[in-house]
Amino acid sequence: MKKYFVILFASTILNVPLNVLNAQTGVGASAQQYKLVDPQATKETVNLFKNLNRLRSKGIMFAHQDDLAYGVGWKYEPGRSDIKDVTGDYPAVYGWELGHLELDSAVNLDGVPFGSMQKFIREAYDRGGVITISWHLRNPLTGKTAWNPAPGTVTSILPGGEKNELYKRWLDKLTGFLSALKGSKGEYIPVIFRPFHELNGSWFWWGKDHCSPAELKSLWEFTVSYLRDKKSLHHLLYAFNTDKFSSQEEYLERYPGDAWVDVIGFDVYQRGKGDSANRQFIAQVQNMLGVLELLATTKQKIPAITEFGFGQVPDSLWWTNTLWKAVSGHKIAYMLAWRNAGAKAGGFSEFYVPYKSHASAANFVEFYKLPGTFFQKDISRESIYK
Ligand code: BMA
Repeated sequence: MKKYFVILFASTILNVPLNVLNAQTGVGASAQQYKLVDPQATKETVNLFKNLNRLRSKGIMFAHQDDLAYGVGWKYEPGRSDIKDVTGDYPAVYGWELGHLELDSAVNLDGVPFGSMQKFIREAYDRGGVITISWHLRNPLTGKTAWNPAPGTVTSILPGGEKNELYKRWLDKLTGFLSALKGSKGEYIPVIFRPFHELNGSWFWWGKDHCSPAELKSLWEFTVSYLRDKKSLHHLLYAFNTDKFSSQEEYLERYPGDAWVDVIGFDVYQRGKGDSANRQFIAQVQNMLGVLELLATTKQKIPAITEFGFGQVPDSLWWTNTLWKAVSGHKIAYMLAWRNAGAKAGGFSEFYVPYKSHASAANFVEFYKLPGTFFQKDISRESIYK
C-alpha cells in the first residue's frame, strides 16, 4: 500500500504516467494494462503474461506434452522426463491434456490419471515452470471422439441448442479440475488454456468444414464467458491456435477477436525427410512466424508455436540444422513438442523429442545449450509469476 502511494505521488510530481512507473517498480502489473481477456486475472496470471512477453525477446521456452508422466520405454517414474534424461534439465513449459475429463473418467484419453496430472502440474509450478492445457473433448452431439465431426455439433451446444446443458456440465467438470490447481500459498496456478485447437483443419468436430466462422466465434465466446463470468475462474490465459496456414487472412478467419484471446499460435509438424523437406519446413515456419509476430505486436498478444514435431525425429541433426533455423530470430514465447507416447498399439512408436539413446540426443544437447533456448533452469531464475 505504502509503496503504491509513493508511486502515485511520484507520478503526480514528475508527470510520469502511472503504468510506466509501475512497470519500472514491478508494482501493480494489472490485467487492464496488458488487456487480458480476464480483467480480474490473478496477480500470478498477469505476471505470467507480462514475463512471457518480456522473455520472448530473449529466447524461446521449450515445452513438452506429458513430459513428467511417461517417455519412450517408461511410465510414471517420479522425477523422470525424457528431456531430463538427455539434457539434465526439464522443459520450461509443460503441456497436459484433458480429453475424457468430460466422461468423469479417472484417466485421460491417453491413460494419464487426472490426479497424477494435478500433482505433476503443482510440481512443475513449484520450480517455476509454465503450464498449458489442451482438451480433445468428445463430440457432445454423437458421444463419439473429438475426431468424429457431425453436422450441427457446434450449434447444438450453443445456448438454445439441445446439447447446451450437457456442454455446460462438461465445463463444470473442467472448472473442477482447474480450480483444484493451487500453489503452496493457496494461490491458483495459472494455466494457458488452449481449447478448440487446429480449428482451420477439419479433423475435429469444431473444425473448418463443420461450422461457420460465426459459429466458432460464438462457441469461443460462450466458453470463455462461462468459465470467467459464471464459474469465476481467474487464473487462465486463453490460447487461440490454428494448424498450418498460408496467409494472415486465413489465420484470422476464425479469430474470435482481441478481447477473447491472450496467446496466439499455430501447430506445425514436419512430415517428409531429407534436405528439401527440411528446407520446406524452415520456409513454411518462417512465413507463419512472420504473420504471427506481426499480429502479436499489433494486437499485444503472446505468440507461440502451440504444437510441433517431426515424428520419431529421423534426422540426427534436426534440432540445430532445421528446427533452430526455422525459429531463431523470431520473438515467440514458447514452442511445444508433442508427446513421447512410445510404443502404441500395432507396434508404432510415437515420440517427438529424443530419449537417451536416440540418434538425435547429442544434437538436442547442442540445441539445449544455445543461449536462445530456455529450459527449466533458465526459467526458474526469472521468477515468472512475480
Ligand atoms: C494425438 C496422438 C494421440 C493422442 C492425442 C491426444 O496427436 O498423440 O495418440 O491421443 O494426440 O493427446
